[in-house]
Amino acid sequence: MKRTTYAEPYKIKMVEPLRNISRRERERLVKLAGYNTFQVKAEDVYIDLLTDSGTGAMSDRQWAGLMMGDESYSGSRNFYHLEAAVHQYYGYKYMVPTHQGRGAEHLIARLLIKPGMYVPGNMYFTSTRLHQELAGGVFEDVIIDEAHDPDSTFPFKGNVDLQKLENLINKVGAANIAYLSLATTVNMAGGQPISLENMKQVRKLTEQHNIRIIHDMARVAENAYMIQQLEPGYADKTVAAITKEICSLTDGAVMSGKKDALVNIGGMMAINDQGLYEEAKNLVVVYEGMHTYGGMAGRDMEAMAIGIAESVDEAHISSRVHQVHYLGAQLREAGIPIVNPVGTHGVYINAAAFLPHIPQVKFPAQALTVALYEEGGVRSVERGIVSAGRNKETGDHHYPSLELVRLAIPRRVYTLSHLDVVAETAINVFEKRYDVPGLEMVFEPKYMRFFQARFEQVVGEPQRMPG
Ligand code: PM9
Repeated sequence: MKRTTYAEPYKIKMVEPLRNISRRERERLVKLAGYNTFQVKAEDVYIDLLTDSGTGAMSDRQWAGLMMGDESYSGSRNFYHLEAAVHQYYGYKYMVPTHQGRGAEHLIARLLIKPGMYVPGNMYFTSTRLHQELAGGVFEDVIIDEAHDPDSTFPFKGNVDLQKLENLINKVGAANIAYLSLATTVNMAGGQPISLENMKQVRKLTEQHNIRIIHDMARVAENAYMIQQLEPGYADKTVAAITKEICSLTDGAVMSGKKDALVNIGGMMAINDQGLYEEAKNLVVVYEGMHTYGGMAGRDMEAMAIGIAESVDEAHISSRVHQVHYLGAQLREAGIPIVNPVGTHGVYINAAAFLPHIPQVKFPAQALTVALYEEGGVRSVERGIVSAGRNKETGDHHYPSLELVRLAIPRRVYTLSHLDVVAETAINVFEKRYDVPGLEMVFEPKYMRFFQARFEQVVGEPQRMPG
C-alpha cells in the first residue's frame, strides 16, 4: 500500500522554547534594526528561516561525537576521521579543514586566480564572487538562461550553458580562465540542481581546454537527491553513489559544512592535485590554523565527519527536501509568486511579482522580508539587488534578474506545523501587499552589504496600485 501520510524520520529529544512577541513590538524592533533582518536579535524571531547555514539540529550521534573531541594542537584524531569521511563520501584525494565555506573560498581563490583572470560560474554566489574579485578575478555567469526566469519549470536550472562557456573560452583564451566554479545546487537561482548529464558535457569541454572545475559543494547531497528523483537512469542509485559521481567529475571543492554536513560551524577545501594540496596546506596555516584543524575545534571536526555520513542518508535527505516542497506547495496554491520548480533548501518568493508597485531600486525583496517579520515574526532573507552588491568597475548596483526573498528551512529543526504558520503569514502579507512600502538604503558597508546595510521606509509616496 502506498503511504499517503508523512512523518519526519526522527523524534525530538531536546527542545528550545520559541518566543512570539507582539506585532507592535516587532515593528519597533525591525525599525531599530535598520529594516535588515540580519540585524534583528534571534530571540525576537518566532520562526527563523533566515538561512539553512549552521542552523540545523545535530543528531545524538553528532553530540556524542563532540565528547570525543581531541583538542591536541596538531594531528587530532578527529581530523583523520574527517579526512576519511571526505575520501569515503566525496572521493577527493586531499583536504584541508577551514572554519567555514568562505575560508575555503579564500584559499582556492588565492591559489588559482591571478589578477585579470576570468572565473566562469553557474551563477554568482555572494561570498564566492567576492573572494574571486578580491584575488583580482572577473566573474562570468555561464548558467543557462532558464535559471534567470523564475517561471521556467525546467528541472535542472543549475545547468551550465555550454555555448556561453565556449564563447568565453574563445574570447579570452583558456589560459586566462582560472577555473570553472561549479555549484551543486545553485543558491541564488532558488536552490536549483544541475544534472549529471550536463556535468559530464561540461567536464568534456573543460578537459579539452585543460580548465579545472572547482566544486562548490555546500549542498551536494540535496543536488544528488534531485538527480535521483528526476534524471533518467538514476532512480535506482543511492544518493551516496550519486554524490560521489558528482564529485568525480571535478578537480577540487570548497565546502561549507554548515549546510548538507549538518554542523553549526566548519568547512573544508578539497583538491586532487598533490602540488596544489601542498600549497593549500601551507596557506591554511596563515589564515585559518594548522592544516590538521584549519580553524575548527577537534570536536567540531568529529561532528562534521558524522554529519557528512548522515547527509546522504536516504530518509534524511528525502524528508529534508519534502519539508521545503511542502511549504512551496502551500504558497503556490495561495497564488503567491514563487520560483519554480521549488528548490531543495528553501522556498524563494518572487518579490518583484509579489510587490509590483515597488521598483527594484526601492528594494522590494528587502521590503518583503520586513513585512513577513512584522506580520508573523518569520525571518527570511533578501536575495535580490541588495545581495547582488555593486559592479566593481562602474560602482553602480548590479541589477539581478531575480529579485527574491528566500525562506530557507533549517535541517531537522522545524515541523510541518511551523511551516503552516509560515505559509499563513505569507498569505496574510500577500492579501495586503500594496500597503508594503519600499525602502531607501541609508548605510552601505563595503563588503557583502546585505549583512549590515541599514534602510529607512519610503514615506509620502503612494504605495497602492491604482485601481
Ligand atoms: N551560504 C546562505 O545563507 C550563508 C550566508 S550568505 C554568505 O545561503 C554557497 C553556495 C553558500 C554559502 C553560504 C557559502 C559560504 C558558499 N557557497 O557561510 O562561509 O550558500 O560557510 O559558506 C549562506 P559559509
